[in-house]
Amino acid sequence: MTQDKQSPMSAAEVNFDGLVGLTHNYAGLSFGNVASTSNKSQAANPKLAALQGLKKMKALADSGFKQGILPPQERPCIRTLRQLGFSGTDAQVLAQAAQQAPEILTAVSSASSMWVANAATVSPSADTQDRRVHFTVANLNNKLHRAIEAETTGNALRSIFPDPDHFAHHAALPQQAVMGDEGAANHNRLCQHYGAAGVEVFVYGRQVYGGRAEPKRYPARQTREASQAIARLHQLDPARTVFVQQNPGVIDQGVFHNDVIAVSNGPVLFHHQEAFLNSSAVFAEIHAKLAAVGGAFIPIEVPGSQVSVADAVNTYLFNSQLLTKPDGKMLIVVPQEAREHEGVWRYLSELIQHGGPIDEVQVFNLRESMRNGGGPACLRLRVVLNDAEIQATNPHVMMNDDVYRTLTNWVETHYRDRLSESDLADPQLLLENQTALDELTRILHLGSIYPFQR
Ligand code: SUG
Repeated sequence: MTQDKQSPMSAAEVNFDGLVGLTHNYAGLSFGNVASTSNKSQAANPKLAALQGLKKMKALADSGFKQGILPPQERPCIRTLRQLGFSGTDAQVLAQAAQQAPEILTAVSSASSMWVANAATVSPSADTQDRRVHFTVANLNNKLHRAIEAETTGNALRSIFPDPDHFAHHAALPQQAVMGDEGAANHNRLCQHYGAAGVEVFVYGRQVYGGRAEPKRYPARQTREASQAIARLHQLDPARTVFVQQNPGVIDQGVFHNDVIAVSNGPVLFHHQEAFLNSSAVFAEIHAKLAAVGGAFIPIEVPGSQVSVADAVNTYLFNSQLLTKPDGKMLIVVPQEAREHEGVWRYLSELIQHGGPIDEVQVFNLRESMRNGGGPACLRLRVVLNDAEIQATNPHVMMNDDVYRTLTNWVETHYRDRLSESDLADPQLLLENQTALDELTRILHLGSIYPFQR
């Protein structure tokens, strides 16, 4: 279990994984995300995708890591289609959208909420002034199919973390490009122990006001202005907060979120040499700010000569999970693609043998999600919780043998094993979604979080 022993307050990191939704498909919706655009229009297997995700959650729970579940969303999102002027019965709304605006129908049908690293930014209570855990829902402003996630994400988070004495929930930032925010995928926390005060590192793609460096080819989804707003909302101490710009050159090579090129855990920042702008100044700042709270900083930098940016994007080496084991050493969780790449696997094999903090690797087949650009780290939202906060969390969303069995049966019952873009207008698919999600809210004790339930 990822438990602190020596920290002032005992706390654990809980990984909440997004359950893949029933409409998982390949629509090529994410310009700048190489996997998404290159797999456009292939047939997907939603059932397999959901089972692959559940297997990862169960395996990590079985290894003693605290593992939670976040629900998928109602798709196609009829509410958005009605907002856009389609009317009549739900079936008529779908038929009109399919005929008049097929691109809109694919956008409102994406199962993209599975990538919960983009659901919200989370600051543990050890970092915040009012000693509550703060959540800001991501507005995901850069992509229509993702921007519509925010409302239901907020409902789900408030349902899972209901107690205002422990949890502070902030709505998504204004839906406008200046405030583009992609959540925890662009946020790292460095600390000596989970329960100790940490240094929160916000990684942005561009600075709207007064910034200079910007990517030329692909969009920078996160702005410095949004990151700063979240730091204010979360009542973070500027003495323990760092803002760093992502290297625009790597965004242009397909690093659409920082978690495609860097991952942190405890004092470790595992990252590619080209991940950040002005790395040395920023690392000196992190080092000094961590030292001020008694922590050491352990950057593990992967040189381009060993792993190129293109290899990082293709294998998702850095979209890994770093998990602290009871002996204090770390496990790295990587996707199958990293195992299959000779150079990347050689690097990983050396990494776990050379006596550093990471001494074990586990490989998971997450192919269905990976083909949309979503690796192990995209599928999880980290929430550091102390004992009282864990007690205040909805216990029914925690993975165990029973929940795994129930959810596996639920997937087997409700999910299709083949889905293409042309299926999205099928009114039966919408009904299948609503029936399954209604049942899921009962299994996970979530209450009425979906538009069709309200
Ligand atoms: O936002 N893909 C997601 C992948 C998100 C990965 N998350 C992190 N890196 N944390 C995105 O680009 C593709 C959907 C499609 O094309 O059908 C998509 O939305």
